[in-house]
Amino acid sequence: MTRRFSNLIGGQSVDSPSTFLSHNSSNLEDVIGEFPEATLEQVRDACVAARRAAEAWGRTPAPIRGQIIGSIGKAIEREKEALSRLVSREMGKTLKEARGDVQEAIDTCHFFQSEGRRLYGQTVPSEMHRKELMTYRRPLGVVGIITAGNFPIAVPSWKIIPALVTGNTIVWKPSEDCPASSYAFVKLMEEAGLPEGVLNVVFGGGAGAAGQFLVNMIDERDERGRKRLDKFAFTGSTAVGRQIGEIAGRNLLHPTLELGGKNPLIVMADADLENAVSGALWAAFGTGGQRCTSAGNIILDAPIAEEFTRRFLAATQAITIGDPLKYPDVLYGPFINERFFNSWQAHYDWGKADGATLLYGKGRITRESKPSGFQGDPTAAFYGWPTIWADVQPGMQLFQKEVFGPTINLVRVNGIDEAIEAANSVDYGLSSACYTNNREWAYQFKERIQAGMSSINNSTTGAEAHMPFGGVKGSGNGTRESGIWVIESYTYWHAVNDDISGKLQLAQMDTDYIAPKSPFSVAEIDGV
Ligand code: UN1
Repeated sequence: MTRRFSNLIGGQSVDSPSTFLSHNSSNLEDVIGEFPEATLEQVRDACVAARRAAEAWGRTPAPIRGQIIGSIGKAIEREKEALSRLVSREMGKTLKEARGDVQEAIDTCHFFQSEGRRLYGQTVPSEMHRKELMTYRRPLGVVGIITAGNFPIAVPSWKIIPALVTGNTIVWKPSEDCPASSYAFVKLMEEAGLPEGVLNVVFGGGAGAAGQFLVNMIDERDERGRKRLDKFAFTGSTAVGRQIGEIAGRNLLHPTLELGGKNPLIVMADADLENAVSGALWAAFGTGGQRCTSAGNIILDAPIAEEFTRRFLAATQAITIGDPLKYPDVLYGPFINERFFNSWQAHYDWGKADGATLLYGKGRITRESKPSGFQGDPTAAFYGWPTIWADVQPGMQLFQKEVFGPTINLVRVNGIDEAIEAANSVDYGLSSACYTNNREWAYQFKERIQAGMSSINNSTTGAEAHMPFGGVKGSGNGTRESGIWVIESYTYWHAVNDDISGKLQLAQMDTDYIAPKSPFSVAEIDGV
């Protein structure tokens, strides 16, 4: 019997007239659950429930909100193993990586639990007597959230946890690709004691109608003329991000947009090649390339280009692939689903049209066409060959467009200036990496690379949970998630003047400014 799941609106389980299924990514016959397709009315009801809960939650003392965040962290910690298995089954990443996905949410809870005891404002001296100035962080109100399926626990936690600790209420539309993992996460948050209506969850699949309904709520007002949503946070494609940004712009709402990437990994002539090859292999093929921080272009300094290519090709040929729950040692598993596979496969046409050299890889892994490291039955799911393109140039589509799968381009340059120029010539700027032990080159890279995140002698992936996460150019709108920086996105500054003088004191006018005396000349002392 397939288990049926419900939306969660105002603390109630709410079913929808139509449903969609979530599958095991590694075995499409294994159905994990049946999920509702939330209707427009249900999405609106969720916004109403969140609005109703906003006043009391916003006024709950921040340390108490922080304590609930701490309890969420403990609940996830207790269920870490089971939740990681579910993520691995539903998303298709390895258990080791799924544990990392879950750990990132635990780390986020630990960080923000104590942030509930800070959320500092300032006391500021006034220019007048008997008057005090101070600043407070205030919650924005109701936050709409849409997240992607590749990190079903970590990435939602980057939004939900800081939004909650700062006193906002939420309507979340999780990815249709991993709804069961999201549901489990929600249940652990509920267990921690969140009041009804503080976190509302609406599911939607297929054409993503529920997501579109939620985005459209940015444009809607309630019967009292109030906005339905005060904030929107989205992780996903640049195309959808632009659409959200446009709607948000005309409503004077500042969204958080974490979008695509085409991340460069530079290997300089002096690099430790063994370290660079293992970092590049992980950046390109870890999670089957389905991270927004995965490497897209490996930029090789001419003197090591051939040797690196030889070693990287050999390492790629040795990659193991398969169902990660059956074969725990595989580097990567299947695509999340057919949709991800199809959009990845299209890049083979770009490569041909671009005239790049296909060094390794043959599209979908089948019984007849599989790399030697493949384990199990390739027809149970959608698996892709690790794919390497050589002779790729900055103008090519392959170089410019995000692929989101196990594909990497090799690009040859001469020296650090050309390397940085190539790295900066994509329209994205999320993550980046440079392998070198030359302090000057590392410094040049750090100072001139156009990216929100950079690693020196490490892969493009693996941002830690308390550093600012986000990009420049097409990778977002400049907002940052995680650490202290994300707090700006979920609060506004409230400047308060408290006048106890008992009379009207006018700023800039009724102030005791002291006039300077007649000018003093040093030259007079010197007698010149
Ligand atoms: C993503 O792919 O959207 O830095 C997030 C990393 C992970 C998060 C990736 N900590 O690779």
